[in-house]
Amino acid sequence: MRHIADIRARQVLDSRGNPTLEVDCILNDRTLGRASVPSGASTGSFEALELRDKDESKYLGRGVLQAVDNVNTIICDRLVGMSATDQYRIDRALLELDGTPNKSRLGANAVLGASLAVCRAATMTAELDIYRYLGGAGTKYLPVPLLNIINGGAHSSNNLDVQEYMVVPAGFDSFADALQAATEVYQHLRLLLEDAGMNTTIGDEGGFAPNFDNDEEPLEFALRAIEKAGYKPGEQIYLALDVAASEFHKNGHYSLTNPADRRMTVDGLIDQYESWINKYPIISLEDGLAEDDWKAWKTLTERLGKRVQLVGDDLFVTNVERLRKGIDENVANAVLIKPNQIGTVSETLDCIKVAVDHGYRTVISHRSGETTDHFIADLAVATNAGQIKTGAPCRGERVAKYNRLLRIEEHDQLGYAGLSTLKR
Ligand code: 2PG
Ligand code: MG
Repeated sequence: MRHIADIRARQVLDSRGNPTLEVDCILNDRTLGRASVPSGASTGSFEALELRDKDESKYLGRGVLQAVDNVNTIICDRLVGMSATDQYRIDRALLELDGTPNKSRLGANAVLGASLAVCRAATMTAELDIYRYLGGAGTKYLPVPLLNIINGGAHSSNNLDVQEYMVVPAGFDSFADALQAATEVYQHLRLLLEDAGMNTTIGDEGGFAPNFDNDEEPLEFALRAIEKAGYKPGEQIYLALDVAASEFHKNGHYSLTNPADRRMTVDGLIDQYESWINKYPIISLEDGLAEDDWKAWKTLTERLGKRVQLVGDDLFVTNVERLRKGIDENVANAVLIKPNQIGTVSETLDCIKVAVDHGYRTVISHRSGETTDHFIADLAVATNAGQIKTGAPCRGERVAKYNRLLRIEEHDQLGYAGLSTLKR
């Protein structure tokens, strides 16, 4: 039995130039499992706590040295000697050590870093890839990627209220073909924007981030890019949105800015989504309403839930209790899965299980602040999630996940989830 000999954390940088944790788990056979922790910008208020030092003289207060110290002392002391392959026991120990409902004592970043590093060390000593280790023989297919080709909201400094405009290449036979098609669309979009005299610098997730005349115009551009690339919209390639509506829900109102400053009612917002769904091949809508606006979410689900996938991100925060509430109240029909919203590998797997048991779809997701760690690519394959969103096909930390999926497909010749997990 391989046991944990040491756990070491350090402060490294994420894709936005902010500090984050990298954690090494060393086993008694000298196996080294290394993992790093991502970080959000449009963070839901019900997420587990990301511990930051708040020392303004260092990294503008964003340092994570306290979290590093928590791993190197409290967490290391507890986990040394434990079996690395016992992920649920490890994570249970981490939960007990922290003892708070939102991991505010040790920090969810410290806890997740340790949980992931142990998981990776265990897979290495078992000589298995993470997706096989977690998924076993039940691993069926590669996920459909949701690629964020236009960035707005908290991920850019442009004027879009909507945070993410994504292309979804579901109508292909393999992941490699799907990724190629989406990447060609991305490159054609660049040319279209250039032709229109628009800026082609990119946002936090690698998508283009110019100003637009209104929040609908990017859909028009995305559609044209699909056609220019020679693909069939609504058959081979679909569109998806992450509105991240909690970001513009202030004092009980939805306050939008593009094309003009205005307040929108819940019905007005849903009408707008409906008109977009009528005009464009939109297959998935994430966080169309705010994280605690349950009543409005119910209306949204009643009105659009049969037509499109409605994904709860800030609403569910990968938290089994919040997801169960959604299931009980018939709210949304899919859940976004971000390991760092909840803080351990086991709780992430538990949340996926609850979703699957109740017919909710699962979309495994990156954060806007990322590293080249590609754990979520393996997680998506292991759990047969069917969908992964991990940014544009651009920037090292985004393509690290897509490239990992290419390697898995080459190695294992798994199927491609395609439309099977998206069609309603
Ligand atoms: C989201 C995520 C990832 P962030 O809202 O879905 O795209 O953004 O990591 O900033 O919360
Ligand atoms: Mg989101």
